[in-house]
Amino acid sequence: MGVTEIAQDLAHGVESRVSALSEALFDPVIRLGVTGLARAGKTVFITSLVSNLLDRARMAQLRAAADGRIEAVWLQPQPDDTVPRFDYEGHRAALTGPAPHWPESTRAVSELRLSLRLKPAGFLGLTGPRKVHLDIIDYPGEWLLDLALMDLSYQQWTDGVLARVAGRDEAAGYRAALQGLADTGWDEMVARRLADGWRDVLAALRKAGLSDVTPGRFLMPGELDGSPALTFAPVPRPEAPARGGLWREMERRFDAYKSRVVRPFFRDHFARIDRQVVLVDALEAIHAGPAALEDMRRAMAGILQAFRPGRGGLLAELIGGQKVQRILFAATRADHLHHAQHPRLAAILAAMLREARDRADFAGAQTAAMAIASLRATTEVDLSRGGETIHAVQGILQATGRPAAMYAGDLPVDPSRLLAPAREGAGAWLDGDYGIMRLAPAPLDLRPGQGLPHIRLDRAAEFLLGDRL
Ligand SMILES: Nc1nc2c(ncn2[C@@H]2O[C@H](COP(=O)(O)OP(=O)(O)OP(=O)(O)O)[C@@H](O)[C@H]2O)c(=O)[nH]1
Ligand SMILES: [Mg+2]
Repeated sequence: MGVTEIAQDLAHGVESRVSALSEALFDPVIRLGVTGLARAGKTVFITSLVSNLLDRARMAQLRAAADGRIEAVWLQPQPDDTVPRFDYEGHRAALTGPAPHWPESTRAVSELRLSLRLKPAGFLGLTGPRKVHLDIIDYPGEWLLDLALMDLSYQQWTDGVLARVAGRDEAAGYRAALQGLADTGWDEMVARRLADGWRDVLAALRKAGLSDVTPGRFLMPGELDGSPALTFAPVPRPEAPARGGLWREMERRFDAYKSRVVRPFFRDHFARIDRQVVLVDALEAIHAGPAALEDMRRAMAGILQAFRPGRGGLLAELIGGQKVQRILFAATRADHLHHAQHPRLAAILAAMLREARDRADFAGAQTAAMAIASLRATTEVDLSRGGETIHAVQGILQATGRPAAMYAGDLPVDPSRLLAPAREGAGAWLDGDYGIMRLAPAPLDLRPGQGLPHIRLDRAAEFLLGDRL
């Protein structure tokens, strides 16, 4: 089963979707997907976006808000009954309480609907107020990496991923477990052990800052944790796989993973998205070193595959012309840098994605790259050191709960100063160190009408939604 079949699936799905569409005929719906690798900042982004759409005093760059065209915004029950609701209230309470803390990590898809009432669009004002629904969908970027799996057989996938971890210590234990494996009758315990072993490999790679290894659901299982479709692992093909043996069953489960897990996600969620934010914690990768930055580049390229016309585009054609129209790549946690460095961070992100973007040609989708902070946790300070002024930031350290000034390092103006050594497999940065520390959210004193403090979230919203408001 490949991408074409997903597309057929979608064609059959059209009928059932027509009724959903006609219900919304008068009220247009914008479906905004928010994704990124684990800890990229999806939950904080959505919480802050919703907060700042509800209370728009900090949204000067969102034109509809600045022009007063947004009359009212409210939360609504979402249209999809089977998708968990994004816990906006809980996440916001975590960030704004007396002891502010970051929201818990999330492991599955969730969704939230906001409705906006807008001033009439026609310049004579004849049309009356309009309503627009904004459905925001939070899903792990790891799941997009699985699209690449759809065109692979179990054997091809196995050969690919094992080659990718061939030289890595993280996989030594798993390689040992593969030795002396017999292709005799199926044993659930053996399968479980191998699946757990492979998950440990992925977790260890992830800890080392690497994420470009599948299956994407192993670390982000959602509600499927422990199910047979997630109990498989790469096992090299024996000469003549036995019927009912280990290898054949692994192959069957791999196919089940594709048809029962990957395919429904693309059909039910991904294919219906028309605006997309991809959040990237580039600062953290730079801090972790060249190997992590190169891996992040590869993972982002993998994620972008999902938006390619030959793939996303084919899907899009069959669901009635709906396709991702705008994609924003946002480098998060820009509040760790003085604003003078923000353009450099955005340039690094843009350069990192350029090759993938050139290759992908998003078939008319507009793309942009920005440096943002969904929740600003710092203030800027100038430090003088040896007669020199250093533009730094100040925030509360997560570890100690105490305020500290920090300077993340001087990002190069030319992104290739980082990207070239990363690609060439350098062990460390030549030009210096890039430090980044975990900051706690700062206690807030919100005035009526104000959403959470941010950096450039209003610009991000303008790019993503502005033309529809
Ligand atoms: N300083 C700062 N830190 C942020 C910001 N956004 C996210 N972070 C940090 O990044 C961490 C992860 O943010 P989340 O929004 O939970 O990320 P996520 O992508 O939802 O993570 P998972 O649900 O685990 O996949 C937070 O706990 C913060 O430490 C921001 O705007 N500023
Ligand atoms: Mg989350």
